[in-house]
Amino acid sequence: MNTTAQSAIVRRLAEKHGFICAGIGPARPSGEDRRRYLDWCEKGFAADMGYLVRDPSSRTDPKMFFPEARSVVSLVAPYPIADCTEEDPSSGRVARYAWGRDYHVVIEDRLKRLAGDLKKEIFPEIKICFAVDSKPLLERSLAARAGCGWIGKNTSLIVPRRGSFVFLAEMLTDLPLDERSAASGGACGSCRRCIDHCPTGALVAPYVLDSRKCIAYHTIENKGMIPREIRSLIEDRLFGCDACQDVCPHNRHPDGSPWPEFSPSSGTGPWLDLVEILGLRSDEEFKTKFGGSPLRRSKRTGLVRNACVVAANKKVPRTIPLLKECLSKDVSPVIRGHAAWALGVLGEGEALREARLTEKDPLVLDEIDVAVAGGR
Ligand code: B12
Ligand code: SF4
Ligand code: SF4
Repeated sequence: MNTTAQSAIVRRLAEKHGFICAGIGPARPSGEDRRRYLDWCEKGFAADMGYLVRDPSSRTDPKMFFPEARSVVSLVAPYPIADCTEEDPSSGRVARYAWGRDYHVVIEDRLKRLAGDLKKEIFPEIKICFAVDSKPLLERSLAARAGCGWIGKNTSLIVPRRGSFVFLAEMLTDLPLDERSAASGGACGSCRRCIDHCPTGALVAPYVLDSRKCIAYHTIENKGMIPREIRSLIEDRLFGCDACQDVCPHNRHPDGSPWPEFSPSSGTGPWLDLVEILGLRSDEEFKTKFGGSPLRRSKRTGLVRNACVVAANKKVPRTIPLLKECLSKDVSPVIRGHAAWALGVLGEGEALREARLTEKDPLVLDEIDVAVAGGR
């Protein structure tokens, strides 16, 4: 069978398994991507995501972790575009990508079925390796090079006629396939809505995101304290941030058919009750509730910390007793510190002064002192 026939089978099977695009790109490093990526790392834009800066060579060369690779098939899985249901005043907002089930698991399941079919139809001995977010690959660059779309100034991969609310995945294989040499057309032109609407100025230049300022980074990946100057800018965002995609004109398409596994009814949905989150005192409780959701990434400490910030930003009186409990009882200094900040914003000086008498952790003591002094 020739490479054109094999490529057609790959595309047909990808469509059968629900992927809205299957682009085929080279399993070779791109000098331009490497240059951009190294520059990004050198400037400190990866913040504390040590795994991103550890081994730049393997991230820019798919053959480093799968030496047999001859082709990279980039696959696109759609999640909901439609707006969130009506806001509940005492809830925190969840970014769209996390409304449903954990995409790593969902996409990998479908990739396994796709690979099974491919082996049946082409050759049972072909070697295949999957990646969904978890492998050292520059997924957006690979998808753009494979012709799935183009990179917007908000740094997201934009798929023509669908937009950027999509997940990316890859299938690396030793099967020779026909490559798409150029990325599909499309560009931002003079638009800069994402840059102008980013609440924190994290898009420091077109196509460049500084994670140290990004709300998605702080609410998902940051395991420690959120810088004070970022906290109020988080507004109601409990987990992730969609601001730079919500304003993008390329995201105004009808919803299409997002995968049912990513629909709000399959997971936590767009809003989470802050009282419920602030009441999560054990990792077991957290795992039971969020084990199958992308929210597990932040762990209990990260999510309760975020809930403290949102409770203060939205000024929800119902959360005050829980914030006091977080400050006086939680085992995590990160949670106690953010609870202190939140109680300061909500004018609960008495609770802060009381906690000052027993608190030992220097980080929390500092938060209490700043909060008592009225600082933010
Ligand atoms: C680390 C990471 C983050 C970090 C850093 C994000 C960033 N922009 O770098 C944080 C935590 C902030 C983050 C946030 C989000 N993430 Co994230 N993240 C990743 C991860 C694991 C690595 C990204 C990376 O290597 N960054 C380093 C920079 C330098 O690389 P890059 O952004 O890919 O940029 C390359 C290309 O864009 C290209 N390029 C850059 N500029 C230009 C300019 C031109 C003109 C051209 C042609 C090319 C080009 O060169 C760069 C270097 O090679 C990827 C998965 C993966 N392995 O790729 C998911 C991934 C990028 N994230 C994803 C998602 C869904 C999100 C969020 C939407 C989640 C949310 N709602 O909160 C936000 C979006 C924020 C944003 N505007 O980027 C999806 C993006 C899908 C898409 N449509 O693009 C990915 C691909 C995961 C997946 N498998 O689906 N993420
Ligand atoms: S995800 Fe939010 S904070 Fe990060 S760049 Fe986009 S708009 Fe800015
Ligand atoms: S908002 Fe405008 S500048 Fe930003 S990615 Fe979309 S089209 Fe490009």
